[in-house]
Amino acid sequence: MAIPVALPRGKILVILSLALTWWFASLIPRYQPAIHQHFKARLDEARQRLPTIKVDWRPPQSPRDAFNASKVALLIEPRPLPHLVPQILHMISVVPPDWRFLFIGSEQSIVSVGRTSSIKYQQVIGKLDLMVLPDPWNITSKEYVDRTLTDPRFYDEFLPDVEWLLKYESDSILCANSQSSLDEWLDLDWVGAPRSFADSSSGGGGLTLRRVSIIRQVLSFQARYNDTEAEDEWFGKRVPLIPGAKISTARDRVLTVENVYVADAMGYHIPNGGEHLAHPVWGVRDQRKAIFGYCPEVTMLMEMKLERERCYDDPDSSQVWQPFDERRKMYFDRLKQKQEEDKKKAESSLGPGATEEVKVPLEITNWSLSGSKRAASSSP
Ligand SMILES: *[C@@H]1O[C@H](CO)[C@@H](O)[C@H](O)[C@H]1NC(C)=O
Ligand SMILES: *[C@@H]1O[C@H](CO)[C@@H](O)[C@H](O)[C@H]1NC(C)=O
Ligand SMILES: *[C@@H]1O[C@H](CO)[C@@H](O)[C@H](O)[C@H]1NC(C)=O
Ligand SMILES: CC(=O)N[C@H]1CO[C@H](CO)[C@@H](O)[C@@H]1O
Repeated sequence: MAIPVALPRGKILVILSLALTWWFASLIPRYQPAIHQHFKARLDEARQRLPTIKVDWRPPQSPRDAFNASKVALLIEPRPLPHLVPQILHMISVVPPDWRFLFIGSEQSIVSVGRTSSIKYQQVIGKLDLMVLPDPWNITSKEYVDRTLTDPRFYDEFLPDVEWLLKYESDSILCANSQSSLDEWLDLDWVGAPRSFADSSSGGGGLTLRRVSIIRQVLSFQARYNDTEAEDEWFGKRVPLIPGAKISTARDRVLTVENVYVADAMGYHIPNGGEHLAHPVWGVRDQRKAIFGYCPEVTMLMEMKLERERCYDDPDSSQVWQPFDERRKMYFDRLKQKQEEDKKKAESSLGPGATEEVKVPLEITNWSLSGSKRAASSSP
C-alpha cells in the first residue's frame, strides 16, 4: 500500500491501527477451522501409517505345528462335569510342553468346557482341541467308549500322526510333585496302574501311556467282541503278547496308583471320584495323609468334606476302614440306636408321654449331608 508522503503522522497511525484491528478480527473466525485442520492432518498422518503395520490374517503355518504331533493327551468325557476345566488345565501344566491335548466330548460337555476363556486360549495357541465325534461314533456309555478305543479306524481317523497317547479320565490326574517327567516313560509300550503286585502288565487304563503302533498291531489281528471286558483289560491281556513289547510291572515302575500304593507315582486314578477306593491304598490314615500331601490335586476329583463336618461317630483312625455305603449304613444304624436310647432315657426320667420334648443332639443335626438332616428332622 503506497502511503502519500504528505499525510501527517497522526493519520498514518490511525490507518495503521485500523488495519491491524481488521487483520486481527479477520483471524478469529479462521482460528477454529485451523484447529480442525491441525487434527485432520494428524489423523491423516496416522491413517497413512496404518498400512505399514503388517496384518497377516492367514498365518503361514498352523499354531499346532508348535507342538509335537506324535504326543497327545486324550480325555473322553460325555458328562459336563464341573471339574473338567481345572483338571484339563492342570494336566496341561504338568505334562511336558510339547504335548498336544485332545478332549472328545458330547455337545454338552464340549460347551461346558469350551466356554471358559482359559480353555479358548489353549485352543487358539494350538495346544488343545475340543471335538464331538461325528456319526456313527458314539461315546455316551463306557461300552461305547471301549468300542471306540478298540476300533482301528478311530486311530486312523482322529489320531493319524500320534505315536504316544496319554489316556486320562475324568477321575485320574498327574501329580505336580512327581519328580519324573512323562517323557521318561516313552520307551514303554503300555504303562498304567498295576492291579496287584503280581500284575504283570500294569494294565489299569484310567491313566495310561500307550504306544499307538502297538495298539494298531493288536487291532490288526484281534477284534474285541461287543459287551465284553473293558478296553484296558482287553489290551492289557494282548499287548504283553506282542513280541518285544515293553511293559512295566508293579515291581518295576508304576505310573499310576489305583490298587497298589507306590509313594512317588506319577499320578492317581480314583475310580468314580472315590466311591470304590482300594483299601491297600486308602485304608490307612497315615498313608492317606501322605497321599494328600504328595498329590493334593487328587482332592479335585474326590467327593470331600471338611474335618469339622465329620460324621457323628465317624471312625477317625481308619484301621476300621469301610466303603462309603457301609459307613453310611453304620452311621444311620448308630443314629437310630442313639435316638432310641435317648427316648428311653427321657421316658424313664420324665415318664411316658414326654418323648415329644426329646431333641436330636446338635452334632447330628449339623452333619453336612442333607439325607441325615432329613432323617434327623423326621425323627420323633
Ligand atoms: C516328538 O517327540 C519324540 C519323542 O520325544 C521325538 O523323538 C521326536 O523327535 C519329536 N518330534 C519333533 C518333530 O520334535
Ligand atoms: C449313542 O447311542 C445311544 C444308545 O444306542 C443313543 O441313544 C444315542 O442317541 C447315541 N448318541 C449319538 C451321539 O449317536
Ligand atoms: C459292535 O457294535 C458296533 C456298533 O457300536 C457295530 O457296528 C458292530 O457291528 C458290533 N459288532 C458285532 C460283532 O456285533
Ligand atoms: C455346633 C454348631 O455348629 N451348631 C450349629 C448347628 O446349626 C445351627 C443352625 O443350623 C446353629 O445355630 C448351631 O450353632
